[in-house]
Amino acid sequence: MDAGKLGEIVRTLEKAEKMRQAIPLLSSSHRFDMEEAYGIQEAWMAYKQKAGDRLIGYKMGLTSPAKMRQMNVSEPVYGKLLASMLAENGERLSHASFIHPRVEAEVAFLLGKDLNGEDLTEKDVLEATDHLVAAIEIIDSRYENFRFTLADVIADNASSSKFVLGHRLVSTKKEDVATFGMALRINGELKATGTPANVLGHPARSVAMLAKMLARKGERLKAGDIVLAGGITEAIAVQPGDVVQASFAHLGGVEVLFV
Ligand code: 0L1
Ligand code: MG
Repeated sequence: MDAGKLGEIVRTLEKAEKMRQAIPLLSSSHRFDMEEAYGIQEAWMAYKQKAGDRLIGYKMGLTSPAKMRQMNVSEPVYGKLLASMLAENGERLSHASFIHPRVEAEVAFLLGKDLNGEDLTEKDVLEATDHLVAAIEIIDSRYENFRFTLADVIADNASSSKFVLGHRLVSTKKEDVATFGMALRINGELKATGTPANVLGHPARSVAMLAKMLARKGERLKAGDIVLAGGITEAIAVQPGDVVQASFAHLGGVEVLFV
């Protein structure tokens, strides 16, 4: 893809986010494959970093079998996490600063060592992880009606918008994180339950898969990176006034408010 076209697409995505105005699919006016879609994502995130933001980790998306079947893909997608996306536990976020936000409960991995390779195991991932933390991801597709093709959503940084981490840092040594029960409540009402096993059987498998996808491009996860392993349940749309709480066995709670 030539630099002029890439620049035009980056400006389109940036404007959609800044103006909180959903756009038609990029693929309706540009032709690009999945590899080029990651090139668009990279260029958009590089633009933000040049403007002062900082890469602090990655997120995995489309990690549930149901979502993968729906999109007819055999592999999840990833996006990049920037410092500006991290909100405080309990923070009040303006609903009007999003287009059509949805929330997902996730487990975050805080890496203590680099992870590099195409054949990493869950054990390798857990050994490289300092702590596990409860997280809520707020996704906000820049596309109209939250609908997209796989290439479109990759270009859109996998719908990333904000994320929140809990305060409890849990060692990976004690229990199997895949079995930690999670309850997601909005305004005190139970909306979804599940375990991190919903993420590819084990969330550490998702992180290993991310390392593999990055390794194919000559990139690696680094010590200090935060990795959101993937939504444990379906993403749920939120409204102004909503209080969103995810409570995990062992990991504790994490909360965000929309005003
Ligand atoms: O974090 C996610 O699972 C979202 C990935 C992109 C697909 C979507 O926006 O639902
Ligand atoms: Mg997610």
